[in-house]
Amino acid sequence: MKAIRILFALLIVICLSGCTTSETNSDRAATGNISSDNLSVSDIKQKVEQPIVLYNGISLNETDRDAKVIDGSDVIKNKEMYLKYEREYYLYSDGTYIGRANGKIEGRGLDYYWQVVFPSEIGKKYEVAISNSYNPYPRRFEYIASDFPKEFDENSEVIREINKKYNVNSCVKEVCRVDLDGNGKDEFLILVVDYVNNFFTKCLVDSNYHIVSYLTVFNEKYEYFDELVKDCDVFSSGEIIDINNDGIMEIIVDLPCYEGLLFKIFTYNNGNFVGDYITNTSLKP
Ligand SMILES: [Ca+2]
Ligand SMILES: [Ca+2]
Repeated sequence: MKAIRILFALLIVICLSGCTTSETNSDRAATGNISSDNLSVSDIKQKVEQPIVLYNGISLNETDRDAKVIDGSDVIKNKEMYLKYEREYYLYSDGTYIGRANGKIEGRGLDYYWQVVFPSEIGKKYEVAISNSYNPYPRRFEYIASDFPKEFDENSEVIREINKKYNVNSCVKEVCRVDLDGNGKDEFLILVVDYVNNFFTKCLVDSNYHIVSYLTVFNEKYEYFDELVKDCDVFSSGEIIDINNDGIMEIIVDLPCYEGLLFKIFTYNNGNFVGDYITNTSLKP
């Protein structure tokens, strides 16, 4: 009798695990929208698990972002994009998960740009929307607004290098400390300003206090420069977030531009940086 009970329990376990696996796989296949031709298992896994990420409603995928989706009429012009982007997302605000909501494609501006909007209450306050369920903030970051590490004081190597390069007299205004690649050593995202010369830069600095990249460089006459610097602070104008579920946190940086929303994505992993060494920005048309 005991043996029969064990056998029965075993059968239930096998059945349950089988059901769960097939459900997960079909879910993934449905969201992945892929053809299996010429693809290895790892290719398929990578394709299927690649999340769709929106930053303030705008796709991080540049090709999709530039695709013609809206043309002023109510007729759906690009069915594939609607199928891909009109879906449920996990929403995040200030690095915290705030809930799920269904996104809808909508036009913005006069040039038929498109974005995804969330008509629900929760959609009014979010910065990042992700199609998949994973932790996009695997490591916490620390924002420092005063008492900076001595490596960023006015006579530090970092500041002297910036001042020499741009012929300015700048100082650090903000520091964000985070271990981007998860190797146990912190990297730094710093905002450096010279109000007299209308200059600011956002730099990525490695754990040995060497500048990896000038992620933003603004240096032109602008009436509301003080306001611009406030708008470009490290906390509110960008994200440090893992956008592809590989455990490495990417840096999304908002750039000052003449109109619309312009941002760039940078990756730093174990000494390897992906992105431009210098990103110049301007508010001129
Ligand atoms: Ca690190
Ligand atoms: Ca990543």
